[in-house]
Amino acid sequence: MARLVIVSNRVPPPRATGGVSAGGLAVALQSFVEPGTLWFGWSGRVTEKPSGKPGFADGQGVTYATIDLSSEDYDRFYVGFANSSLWPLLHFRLGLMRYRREDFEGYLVVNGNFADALMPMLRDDDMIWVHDYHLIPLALALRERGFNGRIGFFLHIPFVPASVLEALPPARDLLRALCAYDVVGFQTHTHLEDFLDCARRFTGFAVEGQEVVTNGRRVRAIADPIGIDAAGFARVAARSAGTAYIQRVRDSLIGRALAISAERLDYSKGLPNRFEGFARLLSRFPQHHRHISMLQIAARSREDVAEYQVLRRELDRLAGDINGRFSQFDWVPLRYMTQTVARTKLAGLFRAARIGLVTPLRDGMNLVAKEFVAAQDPADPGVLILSQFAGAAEELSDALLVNPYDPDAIAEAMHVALEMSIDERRERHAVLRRAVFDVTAARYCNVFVDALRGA
Ligand code: GDG
Repeated sequence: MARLVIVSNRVPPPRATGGVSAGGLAVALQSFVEPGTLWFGWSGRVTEKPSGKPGFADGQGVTYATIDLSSEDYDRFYVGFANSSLWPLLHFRLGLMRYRREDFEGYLVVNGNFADALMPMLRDDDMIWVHDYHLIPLALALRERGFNGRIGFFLHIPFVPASVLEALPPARDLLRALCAYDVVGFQTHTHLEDFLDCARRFTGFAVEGQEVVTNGRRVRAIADPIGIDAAGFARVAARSAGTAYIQRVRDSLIGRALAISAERLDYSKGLPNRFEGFARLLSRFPQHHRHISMLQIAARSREDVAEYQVLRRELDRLAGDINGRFSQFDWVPLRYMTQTVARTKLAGLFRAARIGLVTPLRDGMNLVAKEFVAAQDPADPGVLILSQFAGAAEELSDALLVNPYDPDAIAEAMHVALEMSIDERRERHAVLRRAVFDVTAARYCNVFVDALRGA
């Protein structure tokens, strides 16, 4: 059988349990990789003069190979093009997009360095699975260096319509780079359709059904929604709910309903709108005063990118404002923390919550929504409030779907959730639970690898 080679910007530490990383990719893939797999990427380290030669680590038969970045690479590739151009653009935030030619140059340089480091490790019949927006040009770089085997790419974040993509000066280069893959995967059908439309408009290649026909290659585009290890997460949540830690949290609530949100502190996640939604719940529906406690976990992320610093200051201010306006001597409505929480604790907190508030302005999928559903006790489940602009909304339409740009809609959904009968909670949860247990992380991996094998 052909060996699987995974390439992603960040490589998880060998045999990590998911307790440290707050990223969705590592969590989904780690349960899938088999002994023999090679996983290659950036070490996370910035060094003065990186050698370009990979360092190796081994965990349960999986080889992890990583290279360092120079500080110029880090600024141009990671902070610059990947996270200041592509991330905002692909989340429909043109106003936040910052483009500089030297950043795009740096992006190409790093992808070339990745290809240089990877080439000597490759065998002809390897199947390479490349992940996410940092590495779009990698297949082209590998082809230029003579690799002719199968290469697939999966985009974890949204793809945008042509009228949005065209704002990026090198849009055409990126689409041509995507056409060097054999399989290109997206989270939803909408993203897939937008990609095919952009390929048609920007590259001049023909599109036949779900394939782009280039000179000498057929690129197959697929929609392959990512999922979680639902059974595993449910088990962890049930166990965690019985621990002293979660009992302390329950005691601190003294019977109040808990509304929970957890994600990286990122402007795509819609935190300010959510805070305003909560404030409107408290001002418009005062009957809930003292009966609800909201817990926002916002794990700090990408702190070298200016926009993230601005967002953090805004949230600090909003959190203070809400608690200043509504607190009583013995009730503080909002608990807000920017530390990362251990995964087992997170699972137990989800299970203890009456409401899961997941309201990104845009999201490729959003695994928190799925984890919240999996963590619930089916006999007394909490209610999921979900943004209609999360990829997960395609599968989880029995959640209370909201437009996250409308804080009143968030407030009204919270009110509905707080008043919802136990029967309706159970019915909605049963449907959501089936969806989450059906489209799992394992299924996601199998679908992608099967498509790549067939290429
Ligand atoms: C990208 C796409 C897509 C969050 N806070 C903590 C913590 N987390 C965990 C969650 C979840 C993961 O991190 C986040 O995954 P998401 O999918 O929600 O979001 P992104 O990080 O933006 O991931 C996204 C995903 O890739 C996969 O394709 O779904 O759309 O943007 O597992 O539970 N984990 C811990 N402490 C925290 O404080 N331990």
